[in-house]
Amino acid sequence: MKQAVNVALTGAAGNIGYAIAFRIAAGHLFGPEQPVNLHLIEIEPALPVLTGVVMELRDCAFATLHNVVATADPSIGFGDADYVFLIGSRPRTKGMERQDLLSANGAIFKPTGKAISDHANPDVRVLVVGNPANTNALITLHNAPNLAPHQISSMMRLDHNRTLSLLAEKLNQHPTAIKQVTVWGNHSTTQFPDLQHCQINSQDASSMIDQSWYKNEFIDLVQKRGAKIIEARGTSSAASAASAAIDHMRDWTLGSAADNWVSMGIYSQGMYGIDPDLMFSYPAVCRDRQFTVVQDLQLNEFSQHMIARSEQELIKERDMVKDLL
Ligand code: NAX
Repeated sequence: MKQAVNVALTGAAGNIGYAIAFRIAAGHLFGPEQPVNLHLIEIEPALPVLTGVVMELRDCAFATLHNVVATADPSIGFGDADYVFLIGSRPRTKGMERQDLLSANGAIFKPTGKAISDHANPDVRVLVVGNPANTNALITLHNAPNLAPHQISSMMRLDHNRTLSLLAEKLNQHPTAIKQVTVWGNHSTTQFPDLQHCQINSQDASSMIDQSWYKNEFIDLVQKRGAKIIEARGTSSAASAASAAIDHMRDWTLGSAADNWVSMGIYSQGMYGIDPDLMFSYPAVCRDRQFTVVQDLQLNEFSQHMIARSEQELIKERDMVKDLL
């Protein structure tokens, strides 16, 4: 067996934490040959619940799980971490404005950035899941002097996977038949699921997709899928979010499919004319723990308009947290 890698996750006793910890421990992130040490990070009041999660993890007797650490101390939790999932965040409560939510989460992600910078493996990879994920990732990066932009990403993979699944359902296909879709922008209702370059069974899909349905129904369906799940379950997506986080980190580490791309929140340095210094979702390919934005896709007027809308929202979010950057 190889040497164990250290995987840290915040919000480990929450809904997504509970779903993802077992899948990572079972080897679904790096495969059956790669042992993992889990560093489970929570706030003090959630530590008793976390103790129960640790007992359950041990009781699974997973072949790939080595050590488990449960802690509220970031220096221990992020200590020598090779991979970090930032899931824990303040949920939006009744009467809370977006500005309040951004500030409350900023207060979490600013010290988190510093702690990762101070204590993690210098070559760590960090995935931000906790909402507002893109702006939380920007705050983390700005407060982590030892972290380079290629080491951090925000999660858009759930939106990407939803695009695949909802299109597949409509066209009576399997999601794996669908390639080259992108969800651009923010993980919010301004996100833009783009089918302009979509291929189905290796064929250009434009003649298979009713443009009026796409513009008037499909985009909305993807943007509001999370709300539909809350309506049905009474709580937000957890297993699908955990699965998307694993997809994201696995592809980033082991490489994405050769004939396809994925959607990832990436630090903008002006690619596709997007304002620099935003975490923006782009189409990307991954190899050897690096991602590269897919270059030179032609974007029609409709796509440009939708992408600009999401960009404007992210600029506003950044303005609201400028004192944390
Ligand atoms: P829960 O409220 O069930 O769990 C959050 C956990 O985080 C709690 O156990 C809490 O104690 C912990 N926590 C809070 N502050 C912390 C800190 N400073 N350090 C460590 N732990 C801390 O939420 P859950 O359903 O698990 O969702 C977690 C986050 O993911 C939310 O912000 C949610 O909005 C976001 N999501 C993001 C998605 C994405 O695609 N980017 C999709 C799914 C999900 O909605």
